Parts: sequence; structure tokens; C-alpha cells
Amino acid sequence: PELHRIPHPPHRVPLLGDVLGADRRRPVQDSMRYARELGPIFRRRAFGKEFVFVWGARLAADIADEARFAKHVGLGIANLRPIAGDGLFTAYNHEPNWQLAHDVLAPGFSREAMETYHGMMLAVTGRLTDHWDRETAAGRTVDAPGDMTKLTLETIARTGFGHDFGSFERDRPHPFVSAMVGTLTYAQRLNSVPGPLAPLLLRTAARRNAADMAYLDRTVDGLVADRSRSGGGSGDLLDRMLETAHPATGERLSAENVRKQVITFLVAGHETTSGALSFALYYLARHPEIAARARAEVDRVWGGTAQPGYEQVAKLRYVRRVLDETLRLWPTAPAFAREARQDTVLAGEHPMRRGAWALVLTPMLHREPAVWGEDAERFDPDRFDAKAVRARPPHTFKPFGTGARACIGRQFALHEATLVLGLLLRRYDLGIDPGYRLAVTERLTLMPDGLRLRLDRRPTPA
Ligand code: MNH
Repeated sequence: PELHRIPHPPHRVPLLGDVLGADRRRPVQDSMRYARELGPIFRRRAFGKEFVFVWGARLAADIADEARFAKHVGLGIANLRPIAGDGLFTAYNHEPNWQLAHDVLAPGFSREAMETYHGMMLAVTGRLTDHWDRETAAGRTVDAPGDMTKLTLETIARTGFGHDFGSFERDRPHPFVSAMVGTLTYAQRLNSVPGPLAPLLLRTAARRNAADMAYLDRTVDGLVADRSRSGGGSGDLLDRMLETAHPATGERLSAENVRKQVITFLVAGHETTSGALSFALYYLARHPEIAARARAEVDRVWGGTAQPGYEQVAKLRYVRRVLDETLRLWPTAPAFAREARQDTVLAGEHPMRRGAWALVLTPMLHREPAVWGEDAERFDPDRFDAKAVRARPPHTFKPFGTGARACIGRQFALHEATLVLGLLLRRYDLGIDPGYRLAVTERLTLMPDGLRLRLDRRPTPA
């Protein structure tokens, strides 16, 4: 955008830019603070580069126009290119492997595919509740984000790749998770050092990152080798990646691209869902009256069925609203970037050259008072009842991004998270230390920090 009309923080340091008071470990929450000071569009400078953020509803709606704007692969996402390459998430719009992989993999998220995942999701949740039952019986609290990460990693590994990481049989996170957190944190850190100095400043971190990347690669190669030995699976994501030809062109994914897709789906397929579940558990524990209403719905809709069927999940309308409201306040993939396809004017006010780009800061778009009201900071699932949703302008709720490059795993994540919340609400009363203050850690994604829950077993159907 034409920059001079866009506000920026008042005290700029020569060369360094807007670094005074900046929190380099929490770039998103830092930007939220600037947003509140500077308004619906603002810019931040770091090391000679200028980044434009938009979050006003009018601007966000305009930049969602697919005719004039498209996904921009920049910043944190571009920093993931060494590991995820031209995989679906990090591919440039013009790379042929994007369309190829999209067309080959999209049926893996159809309703029929989802129905086959449902039973596996139930089984993985059973491993979580076994673990939580033991902890609870022993009088211990549980590590909500840690255990949600085990759950979602096992779910995507099993449904997508027929693989078992054995997360619940370990005390510490699986090394795959540590390596992933390492690469995500490193990708985020690369944004906060001057490019040319990065090799010097981050020497130790870069070496660690290389080791993390090598570990992820080895894991993936092992997974693919297992599949080749055992022959085709059940038509899961890995089978699609390895064997399915494009319906129109007959083309297949190359071995190198398959590696990128497996890493992409193992990471994108669990990290953000884990955060969403963790934040939801936090809000449910904090608001017993909301938990009670959600639990009453589960008891009413599922009745005595121990193992709810696939269609029983979408019927949990209020639980689903709890999730939507959670993703409103803490969209766990908290920003996405859009670039101009041609010279254009954003919202009739900000001229942009072809290729110029801006970040949509979703946590602030989702708190825009003009759309969500003066009480936008308050957790209230009723904001997502059908009538309230119809009354809101379009493009004001974007936790899964927008347009052709929006999240391919949305239905997967929502089905999994609704199912899991339903099962947990039915099985436990959720307690939280009244002194706990929500703290959010960032590693490109968002996750509540230090959230421990105290559970009480409820009677459940056998
Ligand atoms: Mn997901 C893209 C958020 C769950 C796989 N995802 C995106 C984008 C957002 C997003 C935002 C768009 C990013 C951008 O424009 O740069 N995703 C989420 C959230 C959850 C989530 C908040 C859970 C909650 N995502 C999942 C799951 C999977 C998945 C589950 C896989 C099983 N997501 C992807 C892939 C893309 C993506 C792959 C890239 C799609 C594309 O560019 O074609």
C-alpha cells in the first residue's frame, strides 16, 4: 500500500525500526497492542522492511476479494519453505504442484472420507480419557495443551497416514513434536532479526533448526517406507499422495513433493487444532455456566450412546458455538497474508501496486467493536447462533483464512474438536486454579501457556 497515509508507532529507531517496547517472542500479541493504538490499518517497520496490518472489517472484507487479491507467501510462512517447500500450505500460487496436490488431496476431506476417520478419532480420544482417568484417580491435574497435542497428533497420524506415534505411552512430548515446535519457533524468530545478520545472530539456533529439520525428514521417510513395504493402505491421505493420479491430467505427485506434503499435513493437521481445543477447555473451565449448557446438550443429543456416531457430532450445535467463539478470540493461526494481483486501491483508500501485500490480523478483526459490539472481549458462544451469524456482514470471521487457499482441513478440525469436547464434557467436570491468568505463547501459532485442569469424573454410559 501507499505507506505515508498509514499510521505507525510513534517512536522509530533509525535502522532498527519499531522495536521499542516490542515483544519479540509474542509478535502477534504485540501487534494486537499496536492495533488498539493505531486503528484498522497500521504498519510496523523492522530492519528496513515495512509490514502493513489490516483488521478493520471494511478493509478485511475488501482484501478477501479473490478477483483482486490472493494469498501471499511471506514472513513466517515463507520461513517454512525450507521444510515444507511447495507443499500445499507454503506453495506459491503459481507453482503447479499447488493445484495438482489440491485436486488429488481434496477428496481426502470429503464427507465419505470423514466418516471413515470418525472411528479412529473415537479410538484416539479413548486413549486420552484412559490417561486422564488415571491422572484423576491419582489426584493429579492434567496438562491440557500437552495432552491436546498428543491427541491431535495421534489423530492426524492415524487417520491420514496409518501411523502411531505412541504419544500417550510417553511422559515427554514425542521428538517429532519437539522438532516441529523447534522449526516453528525458529521460523518466527527469523522475522525479528535483520536478514543479513541472521546467520551470525542465530548460529546456534540455526544449527538446532537444521537438526530439527533432519529429524522431521527422517520421520517422514520412515512413514513412506513403511507404507511402501506394507502395500496400499485404506485410501487415506498417504495413499492419495503416493498413488492417486490427477483425475484430468493423470499427473502424480513426485517423491520429493510427497515428503513436503507429509510434513505439511502432520504439522498443519494437529498444531492449530490442539491450540483450539486447549483454549476451548480453558473457556469452559472458566465459565461453568457455559460448560453446563454444553454438557446438557451432549447428554440430551447423545443420550446413552457410549460411542456417538458420525452424524451425532454435527448435532452438537452449542458445543460447536463454543468452538467458534474460542476461534474468534484466539484464532490459533492468527494471521494470513494477501497480495494484490494487479494495481488496485484497497477499500477505495489505499493504493496498492501489483504484488504489494498486507497481513490480516485475525484476532483483532474478530474483536472489531463495530462488528462484535463493545463487549467483544467477552466470551459468549451465543454470538454464533444462527440469527446472530446472519446479521453480521460477510468476511468478519476468518479463523480458517479465505478464498482458494483457505484451510483444506476445516471440516476435519471441526469434526475432531467437536467430538472431543463432547466426549470430555460428558466425562469430566472441568476445574481450573482460580489464580490462573491466561497467557498465550506464540510459535507462529497460538497456544495457552501453563494451563492445567483439575478433573472430576462424572457417571458416563458404559
Ligand atoms: Mn489449516 C490453511 C487455520 C486445521 C491443513 N489453515 C490454513 C489457513 C488457516 C488455517 C488460517 C490459511 C493460511 C493462509 O492463508 O496463509 N487450520 C487452521 C485452523 C485449524 C486448522 C485454525 C484448526 C482449528 N489445517 C487444519 C487441519 C489440517 C489443515 C486439521 C489438515 C488435516 N490448513 C491445512 C492446509 C492448508 C491450511 C494443507 C493450506 C491450504 C492451501 O493453501 O491450499
